[in-house]
Amino acid sequence: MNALTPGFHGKPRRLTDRLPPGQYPTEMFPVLSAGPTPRLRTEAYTFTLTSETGERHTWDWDSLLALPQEEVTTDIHCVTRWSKFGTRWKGVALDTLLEAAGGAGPRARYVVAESHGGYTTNLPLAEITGGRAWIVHEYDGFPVSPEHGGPLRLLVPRLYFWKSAKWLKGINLTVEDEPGFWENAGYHNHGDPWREERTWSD
Ligand SMILES: Nc1nc2c(c(=O)[nH]1)N[C@H]1C(S)=C(S)[C@@H](COP(=O)(O)O)O[C@H]1N2
Ligand SMILES: [Mo]
Repeated sequence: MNALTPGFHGKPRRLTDRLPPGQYPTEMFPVLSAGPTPRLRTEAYTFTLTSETGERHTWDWDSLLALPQEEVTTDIHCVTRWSKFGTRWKGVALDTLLEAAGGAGPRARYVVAESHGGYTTNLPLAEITGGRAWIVHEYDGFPVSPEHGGPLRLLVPRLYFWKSAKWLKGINLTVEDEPGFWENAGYHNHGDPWREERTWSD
């Protein structure tokens, strides 16, 4: 039987299972930016990982591309309620970057992702390790467009998409949790879409 009208037997189990509460699926890829889109040239691009003791590891564009690359296909969920299934990205796992930098120190428990333009967002270190986060430079087989955070953005698909900082300048490991741009403006500090952690009151 492959002539079923979509919806006739209810929503396909697979789709429902993939959609966090309060979200709707979309084919579109909306752009959500709190400020102007910076135009950043890869020739001048650097990404810096700063340890909780202030030690800095900086990669230029070529050395980022020389690191082991991973292809990631994942669903993404925006707090404004759209979800997009099966987005395809390519980049470097945060695990790889941390390893190259000699690992996180014992006191590091959080990170702050920092963007060109001043946007910041905070995450527990545990949310960006163990194959949960990447810095990505390709979307759907092409360089990430400036509107979507190119040339380099963070991808943390298990949390609401505001945690996936665009135009990523660096990631700072921290001992204390330091709420970022939206977290200071009333968004939830953690932002798990499956728990509907949208705002501080959730
Ligand atoms: N630097 C920066 N990163 C950002 C944002 C931003 O305004 N500036 N918006 C966040 C929000 S709220 C969302 S939903 C996603 C949107 O990514 P998109 O524009 O590629 O859909 O980026 C996140 N990362
Ligand atoms: Mo968002």
